[in-house]
Amino acid sequence: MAFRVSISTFGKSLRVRRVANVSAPLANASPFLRTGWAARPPGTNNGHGFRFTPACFITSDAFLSRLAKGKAETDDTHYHHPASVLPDSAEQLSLLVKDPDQPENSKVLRVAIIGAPNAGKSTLSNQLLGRKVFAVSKKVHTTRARALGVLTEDDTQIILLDTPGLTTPTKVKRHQLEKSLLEDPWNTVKEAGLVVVMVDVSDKWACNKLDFEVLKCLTQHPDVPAVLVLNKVDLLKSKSRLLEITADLTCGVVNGRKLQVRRVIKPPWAERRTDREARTSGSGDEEKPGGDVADGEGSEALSGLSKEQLRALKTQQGWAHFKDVFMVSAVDGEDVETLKRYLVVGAKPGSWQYHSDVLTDQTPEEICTNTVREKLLEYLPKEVPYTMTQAIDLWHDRENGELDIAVKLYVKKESHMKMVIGQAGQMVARIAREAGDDLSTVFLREVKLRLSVKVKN
Ligand SMILES: Nc1nc2c(ncn2[C@@H]2O[C@H](COP(=O)(O)OP(=O)(O)O)[C@@H](O)[C@H]2O)c(=O)[nH]1
Ligand SMILES: [Mg+2]
Repeated sequence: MAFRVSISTFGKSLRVRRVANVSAPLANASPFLRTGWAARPPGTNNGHGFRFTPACFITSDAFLSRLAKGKAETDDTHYHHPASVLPDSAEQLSLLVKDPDQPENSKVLRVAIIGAPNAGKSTLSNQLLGRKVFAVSKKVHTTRARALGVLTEDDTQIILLDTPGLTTPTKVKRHQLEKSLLEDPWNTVKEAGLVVVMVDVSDKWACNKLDFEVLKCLTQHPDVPAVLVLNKVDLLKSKSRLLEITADLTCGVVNGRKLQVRRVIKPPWAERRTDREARTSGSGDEEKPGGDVADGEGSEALSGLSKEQLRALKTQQGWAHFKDVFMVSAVDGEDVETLKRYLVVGAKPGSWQYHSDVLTDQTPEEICTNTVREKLLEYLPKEVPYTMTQAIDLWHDRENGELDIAVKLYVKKESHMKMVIGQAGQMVARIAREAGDDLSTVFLREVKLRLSVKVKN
């Protein structure tokens, strides 16, 4: 069984239908049907000049008409190999400042990806770029500084601004985070041509209400167009929930048009379970949205919004000015392709900002440190990686093309050292192997990564 989401029109009704056959033809679908969730095999042409992918999105007529003209057609013959990162810092730096290889009719779009920690922002950026340049993990605050990724295709350059999750002064203090985490996302949005707001639909807290920090950001920059990306749809058992989530997070309005979503009337037992879930959830790493208005002065000072505006935002559930809504699984390349086409179509005439060989503005060393940190976060209890530091001892580009890297990991306690090393050194060996493999795909060469651990108070 699969679900197909169909929109007759934003003004009239929004329906969810259960379709028995995942490859059911779309011929009898409403002319306003945007795309079918698994309605067709990936990449199947619908006969109108553009392809359906399994991603499900609700979008504007203007965008669709541009798509229908063929601009955004997926064409496998124009596959671009993603750029890579030069393993030599100086070379990478000179590439970053190299004059862009400006084509005629160049187009550009700066995209700020914002959202609560763990929404999948870095996963989406990596998938869009075609290489894993940003660290990803289940633990919050994996991304600690903003960085950009550059996607260059034909005459279009998309600059992706991956941000740390929007956070508050209280959380920065609590988690001993860098102060820059507070300012970076705000500045990033200011510089963007499009804001992508990511929401994890598998997170019960995030689904009911937009993150307070996100709302503040959007309110402060109302002139920057924003789209909503509902992520991790693969984890949502009841796909019909997506429509309710969309209605909540958009205040029922998308691109100036009213949505009408009929809520599913739940049987009493289902309601009871939802109550129970709400009471018992919310432990561990989660950061609940909305709870930090008492953060007061910090928030106000940073956002430039008045106390009254902040108070009003606290009760605001969604943002009524999203241009479009996408429902994707960022881990799925096909889903993300749809979003990528959308960004390419949305790029405006303008000069490229980077040479087409640039993939990211991170230094090779930063990528290495972040990759190792990602594995530490993945495999160790959070207090260990949160209190660890790293130092690169050796960085050697061999004549045979291999890259030799040695990293020293400094832990705070003897007990942490034992955990990092693991039984018979298995943990540290695994982290080195997996981080080395990831780095090989970024630097496009064999990477030999060695890790050693030391206690340093
Ligand atoms: N199942 C599933 N997991 C996802 C998806 N997108 C991201 N994740 C996972 O969610 C976690 C947080 O992702 P990350 O990109 O680091 O989130 P960020 O903090 O917003 O940058 C990681 O464990 C990802 O593998 C998705 O579409 N489906
Ligand atoms: Mg991230």
